Amino acid sequence: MLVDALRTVVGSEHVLLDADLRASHETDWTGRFTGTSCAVVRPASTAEVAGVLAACCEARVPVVVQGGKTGLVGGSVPAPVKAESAPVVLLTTRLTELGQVSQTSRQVTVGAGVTLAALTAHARAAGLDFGVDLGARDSATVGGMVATNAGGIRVIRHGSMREQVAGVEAALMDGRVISRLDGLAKDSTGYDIGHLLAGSEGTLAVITRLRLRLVTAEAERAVAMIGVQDTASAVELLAELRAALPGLSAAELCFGPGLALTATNLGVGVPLEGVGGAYVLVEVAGEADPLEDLLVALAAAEQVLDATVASSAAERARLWALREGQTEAISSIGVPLKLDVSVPLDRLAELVDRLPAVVAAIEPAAELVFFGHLAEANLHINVLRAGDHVEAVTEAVLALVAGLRGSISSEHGVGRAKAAWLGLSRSSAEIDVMRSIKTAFDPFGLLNPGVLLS
Ligand code: FAD
Ligand code: 2HG
Ligand code: ZN
Repeated sequence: MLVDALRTVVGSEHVLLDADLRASHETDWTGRFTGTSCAVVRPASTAEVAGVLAACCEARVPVVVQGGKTGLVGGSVPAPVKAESAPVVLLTTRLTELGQVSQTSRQVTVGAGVTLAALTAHARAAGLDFGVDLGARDSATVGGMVATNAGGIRVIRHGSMREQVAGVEAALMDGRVISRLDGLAKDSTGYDIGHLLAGSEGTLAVITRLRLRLVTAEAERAVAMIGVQDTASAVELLAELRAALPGLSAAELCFGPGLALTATNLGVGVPLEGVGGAYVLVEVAGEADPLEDLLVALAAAEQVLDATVASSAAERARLWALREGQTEAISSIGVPLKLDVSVPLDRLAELVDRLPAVVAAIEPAAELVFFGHLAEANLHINVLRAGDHVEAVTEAVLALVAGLRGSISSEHGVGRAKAAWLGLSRSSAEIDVMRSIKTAFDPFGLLNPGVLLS
């Protein structure tokens, strides 16, 4: 019987069968996606992950892979299925190995269940840093971040998760393990399976360990919130600041409603209230204090209507909280429909301008809150009170994005939330190839069924 096999692999205390113990693993961070599992299993090593997968494969029981459960597209929780076809949830949070940082290669090997915060602290303790950062840093795991090809607030400087991957170890559904953790700087021996797993959303294999690149630590930072006329001005400002500030490490786009909601949620004031139609939070990083360079660049940029420049670490944190706190502030007033999209940078203003009418045409009572990562033209569209029109709003917004030659998922992945709309961003030839790859890794279709490929 499967439960006995799982207990043999991980020990009885790590096979959770009680509904109460399973419950928190069956509903996602947003509260929008909820389903049923038959068991939650917590392996602590690569061999145990492989053993769990082999047992499930043998029993033909599906497996949902779960890391920190901060994903925003419903990919790490089970679907609402009948009890007899409920999957096992495989939890990776006990895979917490933190290897020694190599100063020569500037790489480190870590377990897939290590949180971003733990990895960053580990890299900093060795005098280096990790290139990706995002608001869910205390819970998001590096395995989940590679699986979704997470982006975050420093993509402008260091790229997304895929770019940080120097090697991957992963367990296949049949229990075999593939491992390339030597961190070779050059390797042209055919298909790069590790990079293929970046963005695979747990549909191909379970990532167990990662060899990750580290970056130079830049201790000095300057942060400003800038009021500009509108989104088009924000895009123009970005071009000016990129040219003037080689150390530009973040450029985030905010709007009045999101800032006001977040300020209320945090109990702080709104900086630059009413100054413009859009706001840009910029951060410049360097080994020497970049504040003077930032002030000179802001004084020279004609798009700047007004700006608040942080003069202390506490002020920097307050400005960042107004940007990073938007996700929690939105969740504090309801369960949002989240649509994470990107368009070519020169179409971003058009997207922002057309969005409200597209949503209002379907549900006039819906509340729209959006913000995003300016340099990647990545807009996080949150729709509250969409009522019974969640599907219609999704359809209309994603069609608008596709019409602007954009992507229906910029950095959160496709998950269950957007699997039905994958054809808006990928051709049928691409989807055919993706299905063939899925079959090659997982011939019985047991890993994260319904995620990415509907
Ligand atoms: P989970 O949610 O557990 O899983 C996500 C997906 O990865 C699922 O499909 C799961 O099956 C799969 N998976 C997890 N672990 C593995 C593994 N070891 N092997 C194979 N597949 C696996 N995302 C961004 O890109 N940028 C942001 O700025 C950002 N900010 C956020 C802020 C907040 C407040 C929150 C709540 C989320 C934010 N996110 C952001 C989304 C989220 O943090 C990322 O998607 C993150 O990468 C998910 O990591 P996780 O460990 O929580 O994965
Ligand atoms: C962010 O950039 C995250 O803060 C979350 O990607 C986005 O809540 C969202 O829509
Ligand atoms: Zn984001």
